[in-house]
Amino acid sequence: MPPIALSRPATLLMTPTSPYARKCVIIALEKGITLPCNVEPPHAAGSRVGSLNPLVKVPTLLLEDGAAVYDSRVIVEYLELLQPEPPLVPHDPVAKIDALRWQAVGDGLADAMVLLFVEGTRPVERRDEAWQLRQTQKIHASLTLIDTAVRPGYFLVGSALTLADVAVLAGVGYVGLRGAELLAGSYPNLHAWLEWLHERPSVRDTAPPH
Ligand SMILES: N[C@@H](CCC(=O)N[C@@H](CS)C(=O)NCC(=O)O)C(=O)O
Repeated sequence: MPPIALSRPATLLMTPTSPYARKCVIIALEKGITLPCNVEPPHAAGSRVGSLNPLVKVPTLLLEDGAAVYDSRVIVEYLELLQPEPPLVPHDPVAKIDALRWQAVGDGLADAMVLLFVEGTRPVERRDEAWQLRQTQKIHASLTLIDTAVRPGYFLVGSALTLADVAVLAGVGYVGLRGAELLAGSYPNLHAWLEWLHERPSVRDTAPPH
């Protein structure tokens, strides 16, 4: 694997529905980093993702020197290194762990929704109901936790937007895209909080296509 040197981002290989890519794009927008995006589904014919990332996943960040950075958690840290202001990953060590833990919740919520969605695409007789139930429980437990922690006008960690808010809103947004029925009629604080966050152009302009 070629070593990483600090080089400008050339292209973010992504898909518009990927919550992990959305997280990176929002962070770049909030930092004022120019981040050209190219829609490049990893398994599409001609996609460069597989030759750059052995995991064959988006987002993959291609740098000007030809090196690649992945996964989204590493891309976030890379963007933070390139443009430290405003800090989206808190400097204070305790606040940083708090924000990273929220990132784990947001990303994990998206992971569970991806697994549930993929399972639902199999023929009915090949679906594993116990597995689907476990993913659904993870999704509801995460949404319940988030609903108890948020309210409009407040960020999850400290007094400004951080990775915590971005990762959580991206994960919840993906549940809205693939499993809207899981969100409907519940989680009132979460819905109000998302509406408030959607006032920000970075959040509004990256909403997944419906
Ligand atoms: N942990 C990874 C997850 C990335 C991921 O699962 N991306 C999906 C799209 S949302 C993907 O590329 N899937 C293709 C595959 O798994 O082959 C990250 O944070 O970047």
